[in-house]
Amino acid sequence: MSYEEKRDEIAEEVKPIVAHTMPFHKKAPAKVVYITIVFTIIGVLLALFLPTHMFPFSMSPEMHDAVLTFVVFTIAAAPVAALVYAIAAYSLIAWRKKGANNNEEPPEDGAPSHGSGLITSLWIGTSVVLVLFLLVWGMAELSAETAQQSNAIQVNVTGQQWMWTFSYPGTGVTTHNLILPEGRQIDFNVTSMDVTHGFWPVEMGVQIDANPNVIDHIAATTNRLGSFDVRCSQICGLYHAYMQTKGTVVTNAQFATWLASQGASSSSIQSYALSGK
Ligand SMILES: [Cu+2]
Repeated sequence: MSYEEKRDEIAEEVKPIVAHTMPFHKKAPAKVVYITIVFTIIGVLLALFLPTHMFPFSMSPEMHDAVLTFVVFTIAAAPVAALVYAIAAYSLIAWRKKGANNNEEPPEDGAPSHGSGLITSLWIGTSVVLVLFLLVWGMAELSAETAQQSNAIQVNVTGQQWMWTFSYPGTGVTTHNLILPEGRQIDFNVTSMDVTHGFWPVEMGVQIDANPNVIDHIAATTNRLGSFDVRCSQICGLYHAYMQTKGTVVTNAQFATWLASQGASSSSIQSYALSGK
């Protein structure tokens, strides 16, 4: 028997089965497209308006970029999520068990659909474009964040169970409340005295692990006066939840005055404030 004959024979066999399976809704693809469009619009609106209420306010360009990345990635994901939800919503509503025939057996599954070259190409093409976009965006953001600026100052950060200690190299000043000058790139040199902690100055929009015996670097630029939260982002023992403190961004003059009040000599303040300039 030739391949064609065999194929026709099987087609004849499955005909009565297919006739009694789930009805194919001719309007289904169009309806799914409409629902997808509505869900996409909802997703984009949520992406545009929710972050303003969800995120802490921004005190650095890094935080601004983090929020922007969240918004852009959510918008890019919205049509994909919307399509999945639209197919699910349509199937749940259109093929639900209806009416009084509750004792009836549910309908058989529909005939399996075979691969469509167009859908497969569209699916792979869209995935590739999306993934490449996320990759390029991520690399660009990362290189912008790690770029050394000419006015950077160093701050050493040490985590321990369960507090943060900050020191300003060359000045002899050590504190548990992070004080930073405005308009400077701060190079945080982060380590730990015991277990792994996570240094997270929340409104600065950066975060890095604090590992014992290693110094890790993360930088953020202060662009707004005010206070922000400093938390530990790695669960590090019994009082992890209490391993938090406040940071404050002050003017350069206030910063120098504060260093002096902590016992730093005026020459050390001078050279520290001028470091990197
Ligand atoms: Cu910790």
